[in-house]
Amino acid sequence: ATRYDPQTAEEKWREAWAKADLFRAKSPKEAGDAPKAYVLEMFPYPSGRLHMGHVRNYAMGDVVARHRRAKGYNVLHPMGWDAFGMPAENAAMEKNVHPGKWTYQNIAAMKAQFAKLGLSLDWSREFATCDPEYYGAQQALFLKMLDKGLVYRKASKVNWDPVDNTVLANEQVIDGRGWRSGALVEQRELTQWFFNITHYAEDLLEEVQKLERWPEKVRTMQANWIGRSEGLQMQFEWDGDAPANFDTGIEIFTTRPDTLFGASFIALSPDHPLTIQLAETSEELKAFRGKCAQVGTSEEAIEKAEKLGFDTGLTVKHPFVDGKTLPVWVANFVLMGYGTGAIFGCPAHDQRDIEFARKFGLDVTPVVLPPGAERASYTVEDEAYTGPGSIFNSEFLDGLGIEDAKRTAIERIESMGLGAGTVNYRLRDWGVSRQRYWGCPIPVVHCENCGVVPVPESDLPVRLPDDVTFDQPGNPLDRHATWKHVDCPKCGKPARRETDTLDTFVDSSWYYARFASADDLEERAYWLPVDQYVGGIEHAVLHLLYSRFFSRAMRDIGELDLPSGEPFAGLFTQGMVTHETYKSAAGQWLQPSEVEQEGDTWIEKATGGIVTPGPIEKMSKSKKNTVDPDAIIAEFGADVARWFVLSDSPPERDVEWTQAGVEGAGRFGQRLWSLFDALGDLEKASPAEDAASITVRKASHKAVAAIDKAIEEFRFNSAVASIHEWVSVLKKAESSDEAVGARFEGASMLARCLTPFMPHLAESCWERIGGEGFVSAAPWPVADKTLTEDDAVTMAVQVNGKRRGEITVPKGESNEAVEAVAHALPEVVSFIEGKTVKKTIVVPGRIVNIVVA
Ligand code: ANZ
Ligand code: ZN
Repeated sequence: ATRYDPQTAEEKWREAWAKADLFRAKSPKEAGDAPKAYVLEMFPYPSGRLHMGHVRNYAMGDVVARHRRAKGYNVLHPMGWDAFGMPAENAAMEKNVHPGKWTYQNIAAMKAQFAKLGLSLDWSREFATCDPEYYGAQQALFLKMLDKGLVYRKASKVNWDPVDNTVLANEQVIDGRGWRSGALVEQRELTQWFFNITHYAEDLLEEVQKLERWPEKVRTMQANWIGRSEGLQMQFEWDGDAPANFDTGIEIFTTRPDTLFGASFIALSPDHPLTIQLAETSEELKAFRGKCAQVGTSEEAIEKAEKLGFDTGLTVKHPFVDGKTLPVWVANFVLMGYGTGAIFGCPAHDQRDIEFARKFGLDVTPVVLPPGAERASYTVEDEAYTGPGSIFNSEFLDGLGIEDAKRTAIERIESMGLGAGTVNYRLRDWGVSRQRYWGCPIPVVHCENCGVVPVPESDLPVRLPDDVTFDQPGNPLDRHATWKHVDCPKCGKPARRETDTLDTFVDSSWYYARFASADDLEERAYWLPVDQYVGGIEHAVLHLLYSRFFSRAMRDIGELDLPSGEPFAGLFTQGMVTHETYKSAAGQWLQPSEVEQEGDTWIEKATGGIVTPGPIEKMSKSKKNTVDPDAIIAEFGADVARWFVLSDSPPERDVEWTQAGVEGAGRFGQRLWSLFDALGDLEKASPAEDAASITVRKASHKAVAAIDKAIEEFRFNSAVASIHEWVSVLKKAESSDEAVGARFEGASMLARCLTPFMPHLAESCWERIGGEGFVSAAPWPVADKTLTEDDAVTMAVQVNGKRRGEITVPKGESNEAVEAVAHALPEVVSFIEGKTVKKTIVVPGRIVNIVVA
């Protein structure tokens, strides 16, 4: 017997695979009749090191890719790098290294790590999104979209850091302060670029419901993000003189027209055109607007901010109640970007409104009566009631349920000519301007004569300049001495390049199409949609929504022949890799390897100090509970790492890393090898027909069917469990001489079923039993139906309706024969002895009921 040495074997196989170019996707022509399968994992950000989460993600995708390949599909399984972004600029600032150099070094380091995992990747299609060819193609897409009206510019609020004098992304605002400077963030208005994602709102919502091979949870998250709401857009007419330019009144949007009788004020956004107009003649209002601007621009920041209000002194008429008027306020919680930027407040049934009303002494009239509440005594104090109920205090709406009341109120407003029912989406257009260096330059020029002028296609890519500095905050492109000074492509006069770059989410919104083909639309059409996409749940909304937008936009500018517009037919979101955490008495995180258990307590090995075990958490550097894949691969081999992350938990759940588990996986690898190693010394034989052989054969064929199904259904842990069972059967059979042929057959099937999980070991095993070529290129084994189907059935036996035992009989046995076996069952005999059997009912394959008197 020999030991399997992963260190030498793994390298040998990887080199052989590469030499044979085994994993290159075939062109549609080469593929012939083979169906295609596009398997894709979310491509990594080149941070510099692989972590265990990557290993799990890519191992899962590789199982699918290898399985499909074995089943005769023409598989595309590509890899690349999501390479633009802030960390490279941070490295430039902190370590004084060029973002490009830092990024490409990281890519090289990670690619070497990737190579060791034995993934069946087609590297011929590799690219990084920071390659000028890639971002140049992206610029061409941008210009086509601009042409189609899918990209536009508008003034919009940004988070402004007044100390660093720079725009911040929402993620860079922490508790209202700039992450770097710590300064209180302000809102500023800048002209920014937007993708018109709302153009597809309805379609994005409708189609996401139809993605049956997406997790329900992700579909729901997308639907909520798009946030369709039906409501009413209506005018409140002035009570008294109308301010200039607003003759017809104030237009509001509401989703609760059923609560109109509870309205007690109107609130305008600080950025509403009327507010801005009134501020021109009111210093006080001007100052108020300034105050409102001193919070971040995220919805969350605004939601959390203290309620601020300003009474304009204007009033409007209630549409239903003669003589009733409502005051018009400006309120900081009303956003300009949603609905009409104005609302009616109904404090009893909206939490923001009640806080506002209590602070400023406005009326609170409940109009929805909760089930079981007393009409006469019901009041609302500080907490709005937003649940179900029946309408009251509301004249013609009284007694109606909420939905009926909404409909009735909308009809009434429509008949009065004051408004109409509308649909509103929470989804906002996607602001993509970033005042950063390490991103895709927006390919336009600003000319005083001609306005925004696209860079001619022949001048693409607009390349990033290399000579930039990071010694001060702000955008290096903007302060570069020469880069932005160009002649207008239209009139030739001196003009200015756009210095904003694109949000890095743009780069990852179409890379799947680029993998399919750089420019051949037929190849793109052949490969898309991605059949199986695998990645983290953290991308449930933005990345997946932006990608769904981009595939539609590319379709509509003629860059993608994809009628459904859906880029990912199947999506799987994998769980994380977790590990124990420990904290020293001094409150420092310790690596699990630095502690040991002594009785009921844990101590720090180095100091003997008492250690507190923390929760089992996602591996992270800050908690010191990471495990370096390189170290694991060096000790156990890549197959063991792959096996472990796939084995213990369902793929959608977290898997806990344990030393014992990895060691167990290592031992199992050796056990597998020993099976093949033992056979390798024997003469090859065909399976025999004796009982021992049949038992082995049945186990093998059943295992093949089970593993096949488990992989199809993304239950890799079940597949692993089946392999364990199967190996036990094959091991047991080693003691019988008769079963050699069945063992050979089983081993040949096992090597092929093992390939998606432990591809290197599978090759060595295949080679040891004289398999032909690479097992990585071998077809999936076919399970013989006559061996997978059980030929015996187990049936329950009842006496007078009570279960007394069970019998196992051959399938298709006659009723008389089944009756005879049931009557002879010892547990039954004691109940029927000395009695008269009146009749026996046999339900074939299920149950025997004996009726005695
Ligand atoms: C009156 C009302 C009464 C409302 C009530 C709610 C409860 P969703 O469902 O998310 O679409 N609203 C409308 N435009 C707004 C804006 N620009 N900024 C802040 N709030 C705005 O939210 C719609 C509700 O949010 C609308 O319905 C409106 O308040 C408010 F008992 O109108 B409601
Ligand atoms: Zn010009």
